[in-house]
Amino acid sequence: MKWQGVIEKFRPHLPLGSDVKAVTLLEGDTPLLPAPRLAQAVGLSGDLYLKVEGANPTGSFKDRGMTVAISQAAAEGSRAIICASTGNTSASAAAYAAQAGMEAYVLIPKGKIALGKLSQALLHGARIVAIEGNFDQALEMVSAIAQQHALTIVNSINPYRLHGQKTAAFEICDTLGRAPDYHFLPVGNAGNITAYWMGYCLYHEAGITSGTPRMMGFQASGAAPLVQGRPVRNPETLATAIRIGNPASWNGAEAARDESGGMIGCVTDEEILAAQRLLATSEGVFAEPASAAAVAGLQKVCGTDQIPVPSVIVCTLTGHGLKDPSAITDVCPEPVSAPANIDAVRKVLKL
Ligand code: AN7
Repeated sequence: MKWQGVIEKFRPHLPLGSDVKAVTLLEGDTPLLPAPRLAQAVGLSGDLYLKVEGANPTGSFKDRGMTVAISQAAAEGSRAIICASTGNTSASAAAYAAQAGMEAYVLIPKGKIALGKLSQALLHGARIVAIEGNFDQALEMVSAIAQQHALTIVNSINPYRLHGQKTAAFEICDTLGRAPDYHFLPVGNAGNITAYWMGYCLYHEAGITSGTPRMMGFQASGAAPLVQGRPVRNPETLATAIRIGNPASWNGAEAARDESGGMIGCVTDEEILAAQRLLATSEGVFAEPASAAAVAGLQKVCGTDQIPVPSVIVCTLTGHGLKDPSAITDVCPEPVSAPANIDAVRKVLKL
């Protein structure tokens, strides 16, 4: 059957009434790409797959949660939604709100969201305020404002978001015909690791899969509250999507880690950029820096020989690289220019 988005595909596993009409951009059904060259490059002998969530309609995994949260909000008669965001949530919320005919209010940390994400929120017509503060402060304000003005919060503290996002775990199991042994992903506000674990457990309890993966979460080392065991007041990383110091789903992330026998570690910005490049050059996949944190984590774990063979490993690439082009142009030299004649071009290309 033609793909109709994650709600129609997984409705029996979602807490939506049968009368709830889907607000959808046909999100989900993203590639699970085998990555043998990346596996080899990081010294992994198992089967590695990339869940390419940048292939969603607004370019990130947030669309899975947003279709469910906004469909429910619309069914409840909500006229406006609000979120705090490091970028991708606001892009997704603004797009789905546009389709639902709702107003979208967005609080972002000033100067700290990638240009691609900001341009999406702008074009979809969100009302945006750039606060002189960080994501954690924005989320606190959103909670207060939402109550005062009866707005629907579409951050991942909205449980419908996590139910939508768990569908990525379903897709992975459906495609592999089993659950992976390890699942790597970046962790910021910690909704996604919580949602994946929920999805894997649900399939296991339903008898669809016989096991669950170890959940391997990675934060940026300048924004690693779950590694340090306490909130970080001034989180810093060039992976602005995960520049978060006090994750809302703290307990969910710890439960996912502990119940699955996994870990939450951290990687430096240098490791993130190197992993982003390795992914792009080895497999031809352009993911944003936050997504590359998971690849850097994989690289780190493989370097210390913790993964037994044979293993099936999935790594979620949460957002598209085009979201944040300046992460590349800020560090790469500009292309050499040449007059428009063949000899000059040949010389530059060293042909
Ligand atoms: C590409 O958009 O929090 O641990 O406000 O955009 O579920 O928060 C984004 C998070 C990873 C972390 N990768 O996921 C927001 C926001 C990308 C992201 C994460 C985000 P969570």
